[in-house]
Amino acid sequence: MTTDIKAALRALHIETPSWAYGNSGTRFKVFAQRGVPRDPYEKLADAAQVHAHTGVAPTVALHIPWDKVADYAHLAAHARELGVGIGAINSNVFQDDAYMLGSVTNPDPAVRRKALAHLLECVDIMDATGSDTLKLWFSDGTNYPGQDDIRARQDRLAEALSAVYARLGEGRRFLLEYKLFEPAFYTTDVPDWGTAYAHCLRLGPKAQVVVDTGHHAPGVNIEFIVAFLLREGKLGGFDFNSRFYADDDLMVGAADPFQLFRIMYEVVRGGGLTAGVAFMLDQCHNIEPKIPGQIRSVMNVQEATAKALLVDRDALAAAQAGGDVLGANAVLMDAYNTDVRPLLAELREETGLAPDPMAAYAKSGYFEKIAAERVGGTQAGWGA
Ligand code: RM4
Ligand code: MN
Repeated sequence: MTTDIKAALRALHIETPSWAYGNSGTRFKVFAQRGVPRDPYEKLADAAQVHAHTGVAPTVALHIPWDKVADYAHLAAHARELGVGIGAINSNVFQDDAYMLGSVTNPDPAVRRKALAHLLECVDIMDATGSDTLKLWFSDGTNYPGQDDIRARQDRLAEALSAVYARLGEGRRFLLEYKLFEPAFYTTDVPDWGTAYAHCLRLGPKAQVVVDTGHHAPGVNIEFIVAFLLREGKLGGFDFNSRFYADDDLMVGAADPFQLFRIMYEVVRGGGLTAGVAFMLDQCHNIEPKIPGQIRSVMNVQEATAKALLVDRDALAAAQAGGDVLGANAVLMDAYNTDVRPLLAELREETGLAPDPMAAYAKSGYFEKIAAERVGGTQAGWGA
């Protein structure tokens, strides 16, 4: 039993986002922190630290153009030297003046062409870096009733998606991300999992849905969405983060560790602990130090997964079949209430890591080193 759980935990692979290592903030203020990377190479070095101390974060997602470099194959080789690989390529069609009224759904065909060209450039970057996943998030939408034709925007979206789909190479896929609102406040062109699912279903197996846990209305049952998409073979992965209000992008498992457990239970139940489902973090560390923020987040996902794996599935099935409402609930709660930290510490020690990644990082001297070395230049942030 524990051997199986440990094997599953060892195989767990959590991807960290390059942008979490740069400066970030709210629309009111971006606080600069010491030691922050000044280019994508330094971001990868920081991500490698997270992997070095946790052992389960071997890939890093890139965001283009935030991580634009002259030679992507060189960047990928640099990552390999550091002991990590390039994960999902995230497109960015939300920071150019041209996109004020939308990118791929813009009423102006010239803007749509520009946006599509960027998405196709991202496919080229996948080929250059060896990444197998493209993540598409569109800020497209409208602010006022009547502003644009809701239906025509869906047609434009479908057209762009099918052009990207056609360009995907062998073994490549794209993940379509939905988000309830923001920056658009009236309609959003991909506002929910149903819209994303319908577009992906039409396109075929290389198009899947990504669930960003911060992109739902309060009270939405995210684990239901996860169970449904997994059952349909359309769950491509997660953008993990947590929220108290809207898209807060706080550390995953910080606001609601119980929700994270419920999500991971559905993943385990649906056979989703495989390479086919990408467990990515999409967070910003506005006020906390960035590398430890990522380490803590990785540990939170590990803990939720360990608890989900501990659910006594036979006892649960028996209670469910017998209509034993309280018994079934108790089986889940027993797993959730188990302290899995000793198990994870043991697992790390078995693989030659320190039992406490937070303490090991603090002791490593890495922060002091980057704070001293990374002076001058421009710190990485949201502006590319
Ligand atoms: C969006 C979405 C995307 C992320 C950007 C920065 O809200 O979550 O995944 O790339 O933010
Ligand atoms: Mn996201």
